[in-house]
Amino acid sequence: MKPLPATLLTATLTATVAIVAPSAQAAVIVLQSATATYSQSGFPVGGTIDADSNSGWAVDPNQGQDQTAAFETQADAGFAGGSELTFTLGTHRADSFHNLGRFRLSLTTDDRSAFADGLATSGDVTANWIVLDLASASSANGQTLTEQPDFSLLASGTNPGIDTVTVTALTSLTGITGIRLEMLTDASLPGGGPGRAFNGNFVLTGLSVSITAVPEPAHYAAVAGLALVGFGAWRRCRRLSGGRFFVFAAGR
Ligand SMILES: [Ca+2]
Ligand SMILES: [Ca+2]
Repeated sequence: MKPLPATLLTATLTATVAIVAPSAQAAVIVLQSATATYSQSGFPVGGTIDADSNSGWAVDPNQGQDQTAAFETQADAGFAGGSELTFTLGTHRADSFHNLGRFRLSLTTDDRSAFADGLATSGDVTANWIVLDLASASSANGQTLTEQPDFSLLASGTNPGIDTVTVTALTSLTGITGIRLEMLTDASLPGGGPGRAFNGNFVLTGLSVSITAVPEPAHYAAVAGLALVGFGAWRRCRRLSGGRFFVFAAGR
């Protein structure tokens, strides 16, 4: 391959570094007190936030009905100027095809004593939840993810053996104390869902969340020069428009 001219190479590197910089500052939001309406025997909801990529949350034999998990954040989360949250949801059991069928994410700022009692079954998942309107979604292994009118995400198409689904959302909330994951039924899913296994089950082996401050266009201009003002404006546009879904991501 012919080497790039030095000037072009410099320009490319500058732009790359500047755009990547915000995610380099991404902070992990540590989750705790995993709680669920129901956990299958041997598959407690706490398996979603442990260090074991094979353990996870499943709901057999209570498929065909909605199931909810709630988690506390270990520390209050959210930047004053707005935040971008990235959720990574892994279904990594090699024997499985137990991907998520339909789910929805929410946030709360309620006191941690008011929700998430840590019970894997019949736990307290009730709080003042604010449903997240996702900005993007992607499947590492080719599932089609489609946003629904209620802001849930419905998977269809390829059902890979394992997958990692990554979704992002913008929020102006600060003091975020908890996260809710609703697993929702849908007529298009096997057994009505909420998972994509033959019997409607799923196994969520990992849930992680990271956060970055939403940068202002002026910040980009100062850091990276005028060429990136457009990028900053795009970010701002995403934040202000709020109610739109920007990326349909089958296998991207
Ligand atoms: Ca796990
Ligand atoms: Ca609690």
